[in-house]
Formats: sequence, structure tokens, C-alpha cells
Amino acid sequence: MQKELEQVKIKAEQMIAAARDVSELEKIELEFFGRKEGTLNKILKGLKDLSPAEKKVVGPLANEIKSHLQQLLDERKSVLEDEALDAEIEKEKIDLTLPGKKKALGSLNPSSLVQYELEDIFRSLGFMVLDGPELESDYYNFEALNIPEFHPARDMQDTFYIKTKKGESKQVLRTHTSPVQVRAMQKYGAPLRAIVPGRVFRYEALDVSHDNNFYQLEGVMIEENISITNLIAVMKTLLKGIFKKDVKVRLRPGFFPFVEPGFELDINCLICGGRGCSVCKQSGWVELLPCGMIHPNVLKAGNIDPEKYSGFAFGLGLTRMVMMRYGIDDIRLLNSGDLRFLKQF
Ligand code: FA5
Repeated sequence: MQKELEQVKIKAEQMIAAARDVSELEKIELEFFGRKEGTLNKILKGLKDLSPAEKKVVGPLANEIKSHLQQLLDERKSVLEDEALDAEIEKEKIDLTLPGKKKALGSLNPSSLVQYELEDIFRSLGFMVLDGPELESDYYNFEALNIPEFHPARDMQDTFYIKTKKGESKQVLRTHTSPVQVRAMQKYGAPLRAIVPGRVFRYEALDVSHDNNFYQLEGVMIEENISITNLIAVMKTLLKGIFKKDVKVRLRPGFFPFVEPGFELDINCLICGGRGCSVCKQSGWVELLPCGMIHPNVLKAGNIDPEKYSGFAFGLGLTRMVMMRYGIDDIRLLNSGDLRFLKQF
């Protein structure tokens, strides 16, 4: 039995030394120390058949081997655990000298860039920057602007009407930013200086200068004694601020039921230099800035006394201005989401 014990000792020592991880070690522990099937215990069961003299020798030897092996197991276990931890740390190690991963940075759409520049210009002139609903009531989009239900001026703007239930007020996707004129008058009263940049919608056939979803920037200035002179001065400041140079403009009469008199301010096409191209429909001029003196009926709808106050309003075609500013020859690029186009700004 003594010999058997010595052999078990040698075998266990070898196996413990060769174990590659903690789970292998646990298997070895079970194999030798397991209560029922463990090799050592099986041998020790035979102790009872030995003579007292033999027991005296074998008993302590068995205990010695047992605690020796247990110690080896514990030591090996702590070594393997340390190794596993080192390996884990090695895996997670960060090399601080490696170059960083470049984060792709987005850029603002050119419409936003020009919008923010315009906001700065108008803030410096004392204008508020307002917002309004894109889903608008028929009342604010048309009626409050002096365009009653069956007025032919409704045909000037191809409108997306929204289906509503009987009895509910009619709604449209706003065709222009002008409805916010009356909303602002009702909310802030006079005197009033405000601009309203925003998205508008029209049921239009698309071409290089027409989208069905584009941006305008509305402006209103209402005070006592406001005249066309003020209107022209502000329009000049606006154009100079954006184009950073004098651009050729022309002012011609224009009809909008919410202004009287009304004008169309066109700029010389900056895509072709006025020679004629598809953007300006070969005319050399681009419709950019319809404007005029606010109609008394509109002031009344905004609860402002037309006897006391007067004002001007304009509806800048912001998207067209962006095209002129950057020389973009197709309006559809702006809403295309094409990164090759957008990354240029
Ligand atoms: C209006 O929308 C009026 N609300 C403007 C206004 C405001 C007049 C205040 C007087 C006082 P108009 O429909 O012309 O007007 O549109 C204004 C500008 O929006 C045009 O000059 C043009 O630059 C731009 N625009 C019109 N339709 C489109 C389109 N489909 N795509 C891109 N830009 C457009």
C-alpha cells in the first residue's frame, strides 16, 4: 500500500504541474480527493485490513501525501488564476500610442447655413426669430391673409389639403410662411419686428428651380409710419449681408392679396450671370423676394389698428437664395440627402 501511495503521489504531482487551467485542476482534485471515487480515498479504505504496525506507518504517510498534494493543488490554482488574470489584462490593454479612430463629422445643410446667417442679420436689426406650425389651418394660411375661400388667388399656390372630418376646421400643409404674420401680430401686437424661417409645401411639378418642399423666410415690420422706404432699406441690408457684394436687383409690381402695394424683388441670376439658364428659365432674373406693405385687412385680422400702424412684409425664397449664394444649379440636390453634395459645405 505504501508503494501504491507513492505512485499516486507521483502521478498527482505530474498532473497538477501539467494542468493548464483551474477547471482542469478541479477535475484532478476530484479524481484524487473525491469522497467516493477519489483514488486516495479508495486506497485509504484498505487501511482497516492492515496490521497495527503497518497502520502506524501507512496512516501518517497517507495524511502527509494528502496534505502535500492539497498544498500543491492550492499553489497551482493560485498560479493559474494569476495567469488567467494577466491574460485578461493583456487582452484589454490599451495602446495609448495608437492613432485615434476618426469620427465622421456631419455638416449643416446649406439651407441651415444661410438661414442662421439671415437670423444673425435680422437679430442685429432688432427682429425676433419665430416659428409656426407646418400643418396649418386654412384660416391662417389663407383667410386671415385676405384670401377668402373662393378667391382666385388660392390658385397661385398649389396646396396639399388635409382630409378632415365634417365639422373640423380645414387644414393644409402651409404653402408659405405668411400665416405666421397674423399669428405673431395676435401674440405680440404692435410694434413688431419678426422673421420666420421655415419649411413650406406645394403640390408642384419638380424641376431645377421648383421643389414641393422648400424653405422660405418671412419677415414683418410693423410700427407707426413705416413706409416703402423702410422696406427697401431692409431688403438691401438683407441682400448685402448674404451675398457680401452688391447684386443687381429689380423691383416690379406683384400681386399678393395680403399686401398693398405688392412687389416682386428679383435678383440677377448668379448661376449664369444674367445670360439665361435653366434655373432662371432663360430670363436672367430669379424671383426671390416678394414683398409689400401689409394690407389693412391683415393688420385687422392680427388685432392691430391700421389707422395707427403700418408695416411691410416679405417672403424670401430661402431655398432659391441658397442656390444663388452657392451656385447650385438644381434645387433637388438640397433635399436629396446625397452626401457627396452635402459634404461640400
Ligand atoms: C409667397 O409665398 C408669399 N407668401 C410671399 C410674400 C410674403 C409676399 C409677404 C408678400 C408679402 P410666392 O408664392 O411667390 O409668394 O413664393 C415666395 C418665394 O418662394 C418665391 O419668390 C420663390 O423664391 C420661392 N418659391 C416659390 N415656389 C417655389 C418652389 N416650388 N420651389 C422653390 N422655391 C419656391
